[in-house]
Amino acid sequence: MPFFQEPPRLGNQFDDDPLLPSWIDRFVPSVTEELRSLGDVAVEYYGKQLADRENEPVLTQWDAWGNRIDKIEVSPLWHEAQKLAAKHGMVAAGYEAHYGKHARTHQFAVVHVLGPSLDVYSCPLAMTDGATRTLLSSGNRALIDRIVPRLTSRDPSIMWTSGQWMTERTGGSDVSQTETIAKPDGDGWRLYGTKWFTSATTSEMALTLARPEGNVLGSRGLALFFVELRDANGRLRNIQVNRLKDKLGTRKVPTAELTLDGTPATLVGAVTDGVRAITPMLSITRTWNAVSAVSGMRRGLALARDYARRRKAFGAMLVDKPLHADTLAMLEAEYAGAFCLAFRSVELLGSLDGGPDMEPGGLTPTGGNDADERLARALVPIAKLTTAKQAVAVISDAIEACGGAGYVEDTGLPRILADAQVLPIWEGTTNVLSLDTLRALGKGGALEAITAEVEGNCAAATDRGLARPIEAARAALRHATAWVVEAMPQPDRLEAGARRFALTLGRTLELALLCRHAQWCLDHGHGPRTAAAARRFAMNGVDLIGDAVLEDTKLLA
Ligand code: MFK
Repeated sequence: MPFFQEPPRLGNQFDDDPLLPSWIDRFVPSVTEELRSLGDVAVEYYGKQLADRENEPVLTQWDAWGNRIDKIEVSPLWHEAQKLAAKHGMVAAGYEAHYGKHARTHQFAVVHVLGPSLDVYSCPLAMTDGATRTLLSSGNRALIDRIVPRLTSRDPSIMWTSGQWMTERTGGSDVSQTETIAKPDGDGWRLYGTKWFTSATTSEMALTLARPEGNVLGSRGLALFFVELRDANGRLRNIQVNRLKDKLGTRKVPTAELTLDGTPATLVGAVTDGVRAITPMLSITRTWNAVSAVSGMRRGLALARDYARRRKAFGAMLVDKPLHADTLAMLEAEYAGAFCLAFRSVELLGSLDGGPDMEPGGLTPTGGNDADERLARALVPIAKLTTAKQAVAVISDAIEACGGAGYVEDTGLPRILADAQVLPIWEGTTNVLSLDTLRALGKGGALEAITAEVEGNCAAATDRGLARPIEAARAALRHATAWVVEAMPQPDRLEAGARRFALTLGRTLELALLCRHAQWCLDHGHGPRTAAAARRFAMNGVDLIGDAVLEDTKLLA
C-alpha cells in the first residue's frame, strides 16, 4: 500500500483556541455555548470554503443587447456568508444592549470564530460596522433613523452592508488629494470622479469623500457623503464599474475601480472636514483588521498544529521533534500576544461607544471616559499595525510547517497567507499608522495612558513565573519612552524611528496584557499555558528601539 499523507483537519474552533475560551470566561462567560456551537459552524464552512476555492467574483459589463449593466456576481459562499453574518450578528451584536459594555467582545468573538471560514466576507462587514459608527457620530438624524437599523439588522433580508470609498488614483494614504467633485443638485449633491479601490461594490450603500465645488484644496476642503448605489430597479445610479482588481489575495472580495458620473449623494454632516468626519470608521475598521489578523493566525496555526500530529518524518511525529515543537511554540506565543492586544482594542471600542445601552433605542453614542479615549486613540493604530505584521510572519511560518503542501493551492493553505498580506496595507499601512501613533501621542496624555496600561497589567501579574516577562515589558517601555522624549525635537529622527517605536509599544502592550491574562488563567483554573506563552513571547523579543545611521539609510534606500 503506497503512502498517502492525511490532510490537516480543523477541530471545534472555539474549544481548540488556546486563548478565546479563557478570555470569554473572564469577560463575558454567558456567550460560551453560543461560541462553542459556532466553533462547529466554522469547521463546516471551512469544508465549503475548500470546495468553493476556485469561484471568484465575475463582472459582466454589458448585456446581450449592448446595455451597460455592470453586474457583479459573487461566489456561492459569499451569498451564504451574508445570511450567516446577519443571523449571528457579526455587526449587530456590537450595538445590542444584552451584554452591556461587553457587547463588542461578544461581537468580535463571533467574528474571530467564524471569520476565517467566510472568505474575507469580514471586509464588507468591517466597513458596515464603521459606517454605522460614523453615521451615529454624525448626528444626522434622518440618515441614522433610515439607515442604521438596516446596517445593524439580524434579518438577512433587511440587513445592508456598506462600502467605504476613500482611495483614488492619487493615493490611499494621503486622501487630502481626493479629486472627486461634489456639485449641488436640488436638495442633494452629485458626485463626479474615480474611486480606485472600492471593496464590497455589491453593498447597498457607501460612505465616501468628495470636494464640494469651490472648497479649498487639502483634506479640510473634503466632505463626507452617503451614496445609495442602486435605484429601485437595481440599476447602479450613474456609477460605472471599470474593472475588478486582480489582487494577490482576498480574491473573493469584489474590489473594483469605479467612475462616478453624476452619482446622487447626501451630505452626511458639514460641507468641510470630511476626513475628521470619517475617523470613527477608521477606529472600527482598524480594530476589525486586528481581529482578522489574529483569526487568520489562528486558522494557520490550527492547521499547522494538527498537521504536526498527523505527519511523521525521520521516525517520529513532527510534534515530537524538538525543533518543530520549538517553532510552533514561538508562533503560538506570537498569536497569544496579538490576541490580547486585538481584544483589548475591541474592549476599548466598547467604552468609546459609551456602551450599547446608553439610551432608549440603544444606538446613540455618549462617548466614553477621557482616559479610555486617549488610550484608544493611540492603542488602535498600534494594535492594527503590530498584529498585521505578526499575521503575515506567523502565517508564513505556519504554512512552511506544512512543508510543500503549504505551497500547493488546492490544499487551501497558500490562500491563508495571500489573504493576510492585505492586512498591513488595508486601512493604513504600517508606516502611515506609525506616524498616526506619533500624532496620537502628540495630542497629549496618550503616552501616559499607554504607560498606565502597561504598568496596570504588569502590576496585576504577581506569579513568580511571570517576573521575567514583566521585567521585559517594563524595560521596553522605559526604553521607548526615553527614546521618544529624546527624539521629539528632531523631526527627521522621530519620523525615521517611528515604525520601530510603534512596534515596540505594540509588543510591550501585548506582553503586559498577556502577563495579566496569564495571571487570571492561573487564578481561575485555566492552567499554566498562557503563562508559558508570556515567557516565550518575551524570549521572541520586545524592544526594537534604535537609531539607524542616516548615511547608511541614504546608501541603502
Ligand atoms: C479586504 C479587501 C481589501 C482590498 C484591497 C485593499 C487595498 C488597499 C486599499 C486602500 O487604499 S486602503 C487605504 C485606506 N486609507 C486609509 O486608511 C487612510 C490612511 N491615511 C491616514 O490614516 C491618514 O493619517 C489620514 C488620511 C487620516 C490623514 O489625513 P489628513 O488629510 O492629513 O488629515 P489630518 O489633518 O491629519 O486629520 C484630520 C482630522 O482627523 C484631525 O482632527 P482635527 O481636525 O480635529 O485636528 C485629526 O486629528 C483627525 N484624525 C486623523 N486620523 C485620526 C483622527 N482622529 C481619530 N482617529 C484617527 N485615526
